[in-house]
Amino acid sequence: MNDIRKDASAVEGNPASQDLSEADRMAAAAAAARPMVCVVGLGGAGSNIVSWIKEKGMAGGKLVAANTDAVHLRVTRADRRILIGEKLTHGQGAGGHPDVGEKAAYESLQELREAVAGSRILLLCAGLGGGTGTGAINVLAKALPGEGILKIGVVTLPFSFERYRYKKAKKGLEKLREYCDTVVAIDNTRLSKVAGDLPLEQALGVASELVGQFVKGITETITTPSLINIDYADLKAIMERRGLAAIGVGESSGKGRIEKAARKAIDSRLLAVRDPSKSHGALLLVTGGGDVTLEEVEAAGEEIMKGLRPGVKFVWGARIEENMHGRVRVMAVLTGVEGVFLSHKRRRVQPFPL
Ligand SMILES: Nc1nc2c(ncn2[C@@H]2O[C@H](COP(=O)(O)OP(=O)(O)OP(=O)(O)O)[C@@H](O)[C@H]2O)c(=O)[nH]1
Ligand SMILES: [Mg+2]
Repeated sequence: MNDIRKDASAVEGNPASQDLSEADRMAAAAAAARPMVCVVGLGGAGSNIVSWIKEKGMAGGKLVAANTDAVHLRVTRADRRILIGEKLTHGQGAGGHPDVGEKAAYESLQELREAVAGSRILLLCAGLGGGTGTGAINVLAKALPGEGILKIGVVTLPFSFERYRYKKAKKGLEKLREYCDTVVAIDNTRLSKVAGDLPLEQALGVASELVGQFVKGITETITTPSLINIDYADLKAIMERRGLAAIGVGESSGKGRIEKAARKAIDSRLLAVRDPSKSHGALLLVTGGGDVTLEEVEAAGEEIMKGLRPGVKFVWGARIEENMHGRVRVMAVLTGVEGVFLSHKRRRVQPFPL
């Protein structure tokens, strides 16, 4: 701020320079007002999500990947890669043990802290049910200060055929809800129902892409000028201490595309929740090509609001992506929901209406 004032006084009497210095001042103020967003992927799934985002390119925000698995980390793409718990695991992974993932994160906590320093919004990503991601995400969420930092967990829950991982995922999720402001949980089983009957590798790819799209979308809507921006205060109002959140995604094109996409987003919620109408808040992200209109964004908002109680907190953002021409994508996040995933194991794997 001092530097900006100095610049302004140095060019007094020169209108052209004054304009320029005002533009500079605005740019500096806008940059300072934009919170730094950091995305941290932990374990194999978390690292794959970060790699997906890095490959697509993300405007604004920092991408960090941390893993105990040196071989996997080597092929991970990120702005910063951290091999955690090297002394403990010798770069060989946590073998499905969250307590090993936890210890590994403590061993490298200083480095993890440094990597995220200065961020005001943290998006912590992992696939729950394994060792590294489940253990390390909790250590990081717990160790970082709560004041002035919004901590959002974005996690996947195991596929139904990974039954042996449910217990670990359940424990991990329960802890994470305490340490994060909001945990957006995606049940891989429901996701695979939406995506169709895919071989495992492709199903994992779909899961990574979906989480990646959400994380990239939210980061860019905050950090770069968008059709409709989301700011720190907006996100805080929806996400601060909200517990569990469910997300739904819908994409459509042609006539009535926005209504169709919004309905799909509502109907294909990727986490079974007890009563969506009782959510505390909703966040809507609309992405479209240059042809998307503000009226469409508004229509999507109205469609989502239909199912919620009046007066519920609602925040929306919209972005243009040139490769989306003719199509629209709606992502709806309901915060403060009660999940049935963990308490009703059987129901969790049932098909759900689309
Ligand atoms: N979205 C997504 N989910 C994945 C992927 N790979 C695995 N998962 C899910 O995440 C869970 C945890 O797997 P990993 O992330 O590989 O485990 P990890 O955290 O590396 O743990 P360890 O390998 O035991 O150290 C699995 O049970 C899957 O449900 C992926 O590429 N993308
Ligand atoms: Mg692993």
